[in-house]
Amino acid sequence: MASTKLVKFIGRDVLSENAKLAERLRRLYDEAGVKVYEFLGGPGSGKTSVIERLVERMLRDFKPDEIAYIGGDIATTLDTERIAKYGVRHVQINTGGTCHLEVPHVEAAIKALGGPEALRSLSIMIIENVGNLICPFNFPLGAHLRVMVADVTEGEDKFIKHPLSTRVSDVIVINKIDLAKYIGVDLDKMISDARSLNPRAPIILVSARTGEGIEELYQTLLRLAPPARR
Ligand SMILES: Nc1nc2c(ncn2[C@@H]2O[C@H](COP(=O)(O)OP(=O)(O)O)[C@@H](O)[C@H]2O)c(=O)[nH]1
Ligand SMILES: [Mg+2]
Repeated sequence: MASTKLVKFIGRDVLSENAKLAERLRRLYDEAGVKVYEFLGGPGSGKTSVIERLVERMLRDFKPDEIAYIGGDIATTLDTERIAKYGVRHVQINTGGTCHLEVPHVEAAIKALGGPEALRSLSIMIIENVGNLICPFNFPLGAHLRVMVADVTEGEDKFIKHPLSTRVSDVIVINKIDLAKYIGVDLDKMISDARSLNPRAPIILVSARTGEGIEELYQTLLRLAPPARR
């Protein structure tokens, strides 16, 4: 009994401690004048693919060294290698098994990018969290926008099965809409579930494969959290 209570207490403490640290990170971003977009979602939902298309689009408006990418993963540098080819600043964080990023991971990544001073030359910093539809949503990283990426192959009940994750997101992306017709998913149901759980977040249908919806997503990010142009 006692140990069960103790575990619960530690869990709450870690969360509130992280939330406080996240506020500090937000102040750091704001002092540096960089806007931070965090992408969260299950493994394989297309986070990296959506970010690739977005970075391509951002490079029409921003210089490569005004954009940074932090890739969070349990192992490998594969995602960061995909983003690195666009010439933007990048760093991979391997958590070594933890299913989400925490503030110290991001602080270490910022250090690797050149420290808080280096943030001042950035307009946009993108964080890709570890592929997981639960834990990362409980650990804010101070981002201006938290973008949830779900995809049509995950099952049309994805949002109602993950109500907390859906509620805390600022933008909801439904990716892989090019596949919707093959698997017969009820897109209207996905949209209305997401809408009823989170009436404030824009819901954007996207295909990272065809590029559909990427412009709308990009304009939504710019509208909700406009980056300074250097
Ligand atoms: N058909 C299709 N495949 C996609 C789309 N987006 C991503 N994928 C594929 O889904 C797989 C996982 O994508 P990835 O971006 O690595 O997902 P992540 O784990 O969320 O970062 C890869 O094989 C991608 O090519 C899409 O819009 N349509
Ligand atoms: Mg990825």
